Amino acid sequence: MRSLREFPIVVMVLLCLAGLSPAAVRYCSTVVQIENATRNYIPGDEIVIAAGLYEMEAELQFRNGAVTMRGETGLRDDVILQGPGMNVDAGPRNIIHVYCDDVTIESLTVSECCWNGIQIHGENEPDRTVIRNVHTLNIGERHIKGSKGSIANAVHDVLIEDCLLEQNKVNTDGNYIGGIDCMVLKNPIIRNNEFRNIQGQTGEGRAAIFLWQGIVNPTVEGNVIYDCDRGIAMGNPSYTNPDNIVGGIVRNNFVSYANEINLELVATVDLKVYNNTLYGPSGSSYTRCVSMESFVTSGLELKNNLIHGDITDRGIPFVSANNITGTTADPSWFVDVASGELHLTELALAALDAGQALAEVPTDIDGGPRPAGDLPDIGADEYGSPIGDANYDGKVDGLDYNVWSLHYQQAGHWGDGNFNGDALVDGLDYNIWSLNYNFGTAGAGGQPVPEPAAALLLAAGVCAVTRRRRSRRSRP
Ligand SMILES: [Ca+2]
Ligand SMILES: [Ca+2]
Ligand SMILES: [Ca+2]
Ligand SMILES: [Ca+2]
Repeated sequence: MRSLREFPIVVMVLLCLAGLSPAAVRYCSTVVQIENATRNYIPGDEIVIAAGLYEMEAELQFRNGAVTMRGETGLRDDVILQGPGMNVDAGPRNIIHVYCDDVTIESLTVSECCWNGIQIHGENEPDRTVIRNVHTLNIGERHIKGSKGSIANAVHDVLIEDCLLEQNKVNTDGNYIGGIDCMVLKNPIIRNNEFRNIQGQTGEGRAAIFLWQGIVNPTVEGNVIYDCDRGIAMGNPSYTNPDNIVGGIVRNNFVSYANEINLELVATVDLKVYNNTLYGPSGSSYTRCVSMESFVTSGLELKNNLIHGDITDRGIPFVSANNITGTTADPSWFVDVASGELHLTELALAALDAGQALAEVPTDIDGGPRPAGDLPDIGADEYGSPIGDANYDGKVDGLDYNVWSLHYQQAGHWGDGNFNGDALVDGLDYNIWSLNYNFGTAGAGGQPVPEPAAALLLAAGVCAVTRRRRSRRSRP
């Protein structure tokens, strides 16, 4: 009988014979280690990168199968994979290539290269790429590229979420530049990302989110796009086959200050565009806030969209319901139009409870439930949802409490902690906040509101209310 000590060796031998090895964590703190780990990893491995700035010397290529590459700290700006510059025509011109299934890239920054930040090679049919909590900065062509393989063999289940794609320097190499540009995807999800200032040399860059050619059942939701040349493009006039965009939904997105078009819809089949807020200031961004092209388009529905600007439909038929267009949406309806902060204020009366109930939109851009009140609001934000979220981050936590306490006993708006719409930030608002405490946080469902603070503040709030009533009564 074999001893127990021999057992692990036997397992290892069997795994090796079967072509399998146990997954390993490959810890990297130098460029060479990152390159070697990417080249030599075994399916199931994790590549963990220490905080630091890494000046890349070669393009990273994932070819071996399932792997996760992530920054060690979880903070995406702690690990920076940096090329020679977005305007420098020198290698590495791309930072990361994905050729195989099940690659996850998480919690790191990809920056400063003249072609693509991350390329998903559709010609190799790599399924289930996940790009999460990644910052892409100053990328010369596409921040995330999905190149075209065969439409019959689409890339399945790409997920891009919680990323920041931005540009903070001028591109000097024309307008061939954009955010996410992908083809031949089936069931892609692009959600809760932020895009800032992705612009070509003369303001004619591609969209922040650009899907076309063989896109089936896309979900584009909860994204904030600000000051990019184009916002969301579902298709492009250069490709008008009926397999361009088939099915899918675009919901709960904020898009503002696009130079040309906030939302472009070309040759889509059965696409739903629900509850988006699109703000086009004067210029072509206003007159083409939504721009449609191609009579291949069919089954297009626009509902509950809050649009400051026009829909240029070019005679293309579409179902329209409960949209607000033109100049009806006043800047005062929004928290801060100039910075792309398009959450509603209490002044957006014509948008509040003016939408129609849609089963496809059970939440808003903050993850708050819809409807709040009797009916859904028009646009991506449901005003007052989630309850108690003063800073609009979708979580009800101590940060909102801080906002409330800073404005305690002052006049204020929702963003000041006045959650019940009366004249004052006070204990009643604290009660509302505390009832929804932990919504959207990791502690949801478990953590009670901190008791001592709650008790003290409740007492303070009640006392304050009582005092005010008394003082009112005591007035002559
Ligand atoms: Ca409502
Ligand atoms: Ca909301
Ligand atoms: Ca919050
Ligand atoms: Ca109040």
